[in-house]
Amino acid sequence: MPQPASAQFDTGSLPIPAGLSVVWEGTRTALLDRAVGRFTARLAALGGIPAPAPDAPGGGAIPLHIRVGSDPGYLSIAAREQYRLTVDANGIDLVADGPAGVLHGLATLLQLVQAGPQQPSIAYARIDDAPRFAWRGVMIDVSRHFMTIETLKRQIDAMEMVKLDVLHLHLSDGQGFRVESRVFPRLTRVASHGQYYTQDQIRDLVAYAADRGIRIVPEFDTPGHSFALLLAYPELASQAPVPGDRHQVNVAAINPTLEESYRFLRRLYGEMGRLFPDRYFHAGGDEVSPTQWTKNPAIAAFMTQHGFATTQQLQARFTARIQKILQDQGKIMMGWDEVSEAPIPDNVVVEAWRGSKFIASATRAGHPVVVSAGYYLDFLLPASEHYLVDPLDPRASGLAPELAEKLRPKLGAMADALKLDPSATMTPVQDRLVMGGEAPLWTEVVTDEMLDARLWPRSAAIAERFWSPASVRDVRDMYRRLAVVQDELCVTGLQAQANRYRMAARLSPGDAGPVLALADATSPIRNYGHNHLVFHGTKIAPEQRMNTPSDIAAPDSLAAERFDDLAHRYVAGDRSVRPVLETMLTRWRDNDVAFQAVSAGHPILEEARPASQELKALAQAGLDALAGRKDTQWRAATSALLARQDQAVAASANMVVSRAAPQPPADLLQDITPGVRALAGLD
Ligand code: TNX
Repeated sequence: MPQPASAQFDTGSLPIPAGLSVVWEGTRTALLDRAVGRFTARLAALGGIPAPAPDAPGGGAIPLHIRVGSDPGYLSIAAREQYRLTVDANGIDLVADGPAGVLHGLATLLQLVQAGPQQPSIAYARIDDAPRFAWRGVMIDVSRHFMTIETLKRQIDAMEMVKLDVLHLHLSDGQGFRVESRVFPRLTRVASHGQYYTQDQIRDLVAYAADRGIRIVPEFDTPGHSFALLLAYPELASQAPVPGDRHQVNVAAINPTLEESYRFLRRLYGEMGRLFPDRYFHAGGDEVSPTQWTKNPAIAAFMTQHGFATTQQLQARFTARIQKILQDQGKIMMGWDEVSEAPIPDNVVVEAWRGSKFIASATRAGHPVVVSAGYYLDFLLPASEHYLVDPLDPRASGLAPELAEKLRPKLGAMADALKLDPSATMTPVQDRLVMGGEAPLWTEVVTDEMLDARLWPRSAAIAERFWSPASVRDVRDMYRRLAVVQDELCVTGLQAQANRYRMAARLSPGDAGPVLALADATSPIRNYGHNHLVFHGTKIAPEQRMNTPSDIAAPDSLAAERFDDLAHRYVAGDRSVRPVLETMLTRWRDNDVAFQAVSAGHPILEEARPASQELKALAQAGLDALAGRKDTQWRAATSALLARQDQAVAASANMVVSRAAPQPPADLLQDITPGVRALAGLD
């Protein structure tokens, strides 16, 4: 994962009792040597063999021939990423046109490693591979919750393993400005709570990513989402910022009519642009609240004077000036899709986020596009939902028109932005403007220790969407491979499982098992339902504790997914899976007794008691079904039990209901529901 463009797997595998030793042909570089060093360490971790000392002579090692050309486009969207990999009885051959191809080939090779009972081996294969899109990113918001450098590096390592190549860092927002500025030191002194990256740390991080073929695209959000910046430099604000104002945190905006704003941003973006060498620079542009501007008499007068009827027109003027500033600094400007609501220079890259219809509208206007609509990881949706969204489909994500209309009284003008456009179409010229996609993770309710498990494994499934042919769409097969990739990531350093254990152990020291077992079979409610304050005028919930079972539960229960797969096989006639099904169900059922015990006297866990009981009931229904129970009374009770779970899922099926509908206890959904329904014959 991601599945190669073309792969043939022959039977057999190549034993590698003493690891591999690289034989170079072509341009060997220090960067490639370091890549091989990482590869060797990961191979040792995955194969269960001791890592050889870096200068060991490699006796008995199997040769890995690497033939690589040099690529002036490395670390740009023009990078040569294709590679060819052959594993057979004679050894391993990797051929690539540039360093990116070598990194990708090594990542693929690691996924062919089989630990084996005696010695590790590598599956025979012939792979010819190249990505579908050049821009394959994830976005991490480090403003709402700060993420340490160490944590970011783990994500970069995981990105390398699944061939993602852009890390978009959302570095400033209402809650904090996160990079040391020497030109404007008040930014971190006043507006970071001491949580920011020094310039040295940024340079180190950029180099770390570059080694792994990953570009860091920085975002410094303006004119909206700039409360932190404006606390430090209030003279640039549209409305005087009041420290601690929970409404302003989200909506405060820079005054676009002041020349001083542009002088300030020229110097700030100049300094930041030198720190982040990538050509692309994200300047934000999302969610400008019109009243921030219209309620300022001087700004209102400016609009009248310039004949601007809408704040979108004023924003377009701002965008055009920022684009010019960035262009003078050698940068290509990116912005969220709001920037495209009035005409702006067509070389501004538009990130389509509110709905995929913006892919069509922005490319029609000639803009290159990066798609994030459909890939929002903070919606806490299962991987399958994102996996089936194609970046070239302008009708793939957004609100159904009927729903948007129904919600217009609540959503106001937002209804139009979110509404799907069923008539949106793309020409081949427009398709070619889509550079790829990004999976954003906004972190209002994601802490540093939660990051690994909120980003992964779902980002691996999305990486496949961005890399593999559009025809790769088998969800069951994706989940089968996703579970393996997740373990490979954790074996090689990701802390997703380790941190979930930590969180469970903190809640239940000495006996984390029952909490983890509950979390393993459940998932958090969706579409911002779990973000308790998101709809209350602020986008961070300082009072919300982020150490509850629903913060530990992952959006995908891979155990429930496996159960569902087995249940369907059972129903289709494969009786061999019955003992495994029984074991799984028995464990879930019996977990409740233990959970009731560990939760006693612990309010956070007590809240989850009904969820644990519901899991028990579902598991019992599954066991009953396996035992052949079919009587009317049982069927009625089981139907009601299943219907309750459907209702819980429906209560956070979209952003609007998740705000209004009563949610299930402890914000938990029961992921074994579909499998139980299949066993019960009620689907
Ligand atoms: C909108 S998505 C935002 C973010 C928030 C997110 C969730 C986007 C471009 N802007 O600032 O984190 O909603 O609350």
